[in-house]
Amino acid sequence: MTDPVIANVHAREILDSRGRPTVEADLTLSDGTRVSASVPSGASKGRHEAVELRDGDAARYGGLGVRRAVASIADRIAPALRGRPPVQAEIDALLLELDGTPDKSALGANAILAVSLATARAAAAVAGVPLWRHLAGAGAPVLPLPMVNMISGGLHAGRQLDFQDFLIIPAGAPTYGEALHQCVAVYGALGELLARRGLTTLKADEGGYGPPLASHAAALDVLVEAIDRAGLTPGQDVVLALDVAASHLHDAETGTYRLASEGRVCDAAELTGLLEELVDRYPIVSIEDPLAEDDWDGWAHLTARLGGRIQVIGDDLFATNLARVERGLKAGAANAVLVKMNQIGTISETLAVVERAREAGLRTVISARSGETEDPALADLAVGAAGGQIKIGSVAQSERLAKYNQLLRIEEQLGGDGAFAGRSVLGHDNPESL
Ligand code: 2PG
Ligand code: MG
Repeated sequence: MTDPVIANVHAREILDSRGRPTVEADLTLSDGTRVSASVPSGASKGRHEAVELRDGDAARYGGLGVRRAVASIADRIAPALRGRPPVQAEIDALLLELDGTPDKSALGANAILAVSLATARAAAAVAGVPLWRHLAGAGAPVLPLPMVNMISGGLHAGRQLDFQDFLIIPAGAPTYGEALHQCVAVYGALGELLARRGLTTLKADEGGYGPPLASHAAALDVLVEAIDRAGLTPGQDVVLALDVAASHLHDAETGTYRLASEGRVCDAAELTGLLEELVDRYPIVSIEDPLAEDDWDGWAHLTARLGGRIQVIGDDLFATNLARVERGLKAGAANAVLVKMNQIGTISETLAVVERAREAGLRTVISARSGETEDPALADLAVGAAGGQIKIGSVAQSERLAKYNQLLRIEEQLGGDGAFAGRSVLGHDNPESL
């Protein structure tokens, strides 16, 4: 029997978790196998991300329609892929060639990723294995330690607080299932605490709470209290993480950061000092985007100062772009990479970033976007690429739970708890050192 080839790719416009259009692609193979994939979309986007093609026609979805991206697939991609085997490296190379731009702005990274991810699913189906197993290749799959959003600020919650994400990491949990259980317990305790204080428990974009708290310290205080009320020990069972998303607080003209919740404007060194004070006071083990996306010197300085104590993650800084990761390695900026498939646009390039980070000793956090679909592929990617950590948002809303639940299924398929990353991915084997 000959190996199946791509018979057709069909795309459509669907809606993401914010009710904004995004792309879904159906890929059919010559043996009748049919798979689908859809792509997420961020709100706090970095300047160096691959380009999402949007229609710009204000009469439909305020200009956010993706009919042009759907047309890229129908008119350009589908004809070029027909008759080819679903081999990831070859299909991704062809997609890059068809697009021909450095930022994927011709066909749209949203169109390209939908097809690239559908290709991964098709290849897994041909091999008769789950997606995570296919993505693992010859490597060993690892269930990731989750980093879970509890309180949101920034662009995800009407800028109630300047920092975008206040997260917990269930670092002491022995299994993924128990880690998830602990996050749900803390999330519930936090909701009760906020309600008792008369604060809103309405949810932000990623399902975290978006209460009007007086300061960043107040958010960290209530989080520590919630961990305690859930019967867990802050700093031991559960530790804290921040995503400052500082590019969105940065004023390029003056080079300063505007912290409305702190009532101050500061430069990179002052913001670094402020973050260091928070690390001294709270069990924070990880900070993402502490500074703006092009402040390489500030990042190098901050990493030299805090990198021995905490994980310093580049999100907007790296934009899942290999060239930017290389630059970061030279500059000594960050010690971890946030990995978002749609920042770069193909599965091959995403896996290459994870591989390079691992080889260079940088940790990786496989991350969702604030606008997500029901597609659970992120969970498979995190396990298959052995990323070590995953960031999906809060333990609420089906677009997030689709991924958390997929990890439960994969945990079952893997059997036992041997493959769970646990606290060791944070560089802390000893609970006393957390
Ligand atoms: C981030 C993500 C997810 P967005 O900044 O890390 O929290 O947000 O998808 O809006 O870029
Ligand atoms: Mg971020």
